Amino acid sequence: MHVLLVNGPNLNLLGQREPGIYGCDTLATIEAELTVEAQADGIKLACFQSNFEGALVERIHQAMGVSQGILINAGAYTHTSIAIRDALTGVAIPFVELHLSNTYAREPFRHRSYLSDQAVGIVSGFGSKNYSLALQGLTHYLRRNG
Ligand code: CA2
Repeated sequence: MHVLLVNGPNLNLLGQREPGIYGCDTLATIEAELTVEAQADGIKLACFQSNFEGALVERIHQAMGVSQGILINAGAYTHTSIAIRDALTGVAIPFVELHLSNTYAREPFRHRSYLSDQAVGIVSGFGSKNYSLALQGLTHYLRRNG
């Protein structure tokens, strides 16, 4: 089974700024630990981060015919990007939306997501642990429905 992890804008700064909101783990650490966890479960994980909306759209397109599932923290694009929504629905690959923070406990503009109604599940509010929880949820879904 092949899974793609997509991280959106500013998540490359994880562990370097705002630890009170986003925690102390760097994105490199999160990706490395999730890769090990995935491998132990027989899953090949590909990781991608970009600060550019079009690059995220293109990476999602490249997953067609390769990845059976997608984990995505689209960052602020969650709340603005119809293009990323359309890419995810266009490739028709089941995806889990994840966030480090509980977006519903934050500013009102973070309460709207263009992705949630298309996701097979959402994980929000448990910091970097959410990457592992999202992978578990996605693989559980794919093994039952894939
Ligand atoms: O909670 C999340 O995971 C978010 O997707 C993070 C986004 C935010 O716009 C969403 O509303 C919720 C922001 C990512 C910014 O990441 C930083 C990490 C360290 C320092 C500064 C920004």
